[in-house]
Amino acid sequence: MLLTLALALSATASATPRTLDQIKASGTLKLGTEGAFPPFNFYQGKTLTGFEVDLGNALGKALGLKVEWVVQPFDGLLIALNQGRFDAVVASHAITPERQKAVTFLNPHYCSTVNIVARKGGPLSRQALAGKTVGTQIGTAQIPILQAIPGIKDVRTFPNDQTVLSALQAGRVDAWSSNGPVVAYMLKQTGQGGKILIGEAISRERNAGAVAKGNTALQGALNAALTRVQADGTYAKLSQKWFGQDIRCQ
Ligand code: LYS
Repeated sequence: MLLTLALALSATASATPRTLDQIKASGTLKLGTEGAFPPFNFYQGKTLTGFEVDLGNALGKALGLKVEWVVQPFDGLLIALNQGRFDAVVASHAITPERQKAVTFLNPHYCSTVNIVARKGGPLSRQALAGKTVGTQIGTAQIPILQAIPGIKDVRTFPNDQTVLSALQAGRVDAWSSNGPVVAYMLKQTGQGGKILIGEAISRERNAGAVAKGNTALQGALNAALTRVQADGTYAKLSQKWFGQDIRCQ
């Protein structure tokens, strides 16, 4: 009976997003991410790293907080955020009207395109996708955009971009769609540049972190921290380190 009560209480506690005051009192900011989206958030060996990991750590530092990362698959991140598993998510979410109904977005921390990618000779434009199969990650903003392409044969979803790239290499899909900087990084890492090409952009995204729906005090603090690191040169340094250019939204 007591055990049941304790379990119920801990379930309730973990189901409530923390307020800014609670986070400050604890001294630790919990950030959620995917850990499979290089070079934004990924593992190098056992170490979680990437532009968004560096940036998240810088935001914590600007607020005088330690940062603890919670890593889980992309498609469950926004639900986990609203359940209070972590205080904010930093995982390359495009700001979309649908997601805005579910969570409270921060100001965007970068802008990027989503592109069509194919093996040399394969479909590299919207038009060329007629009758073709495209693979993309489950839970992403590009799925409805791909589905709306006239004549497209099939939009297949995969757990992450690594599995889509493998499917493309093996010819199980004709094309792949993901954020341009991610594709560029992965092709370079796997030595596929030249064999696999980056084609047309099908969307332009404003990518942002988010807090649980309505957690506006935390949103304000994180936005202020982002403005600060973008003004003091921290952001520019990190962007140069990972991309060789400044990827902030203009
Ligand atoms: N930026 C896209 C989106 O918001 C893709 C993110 C994928 C992260 N692994 O859906």
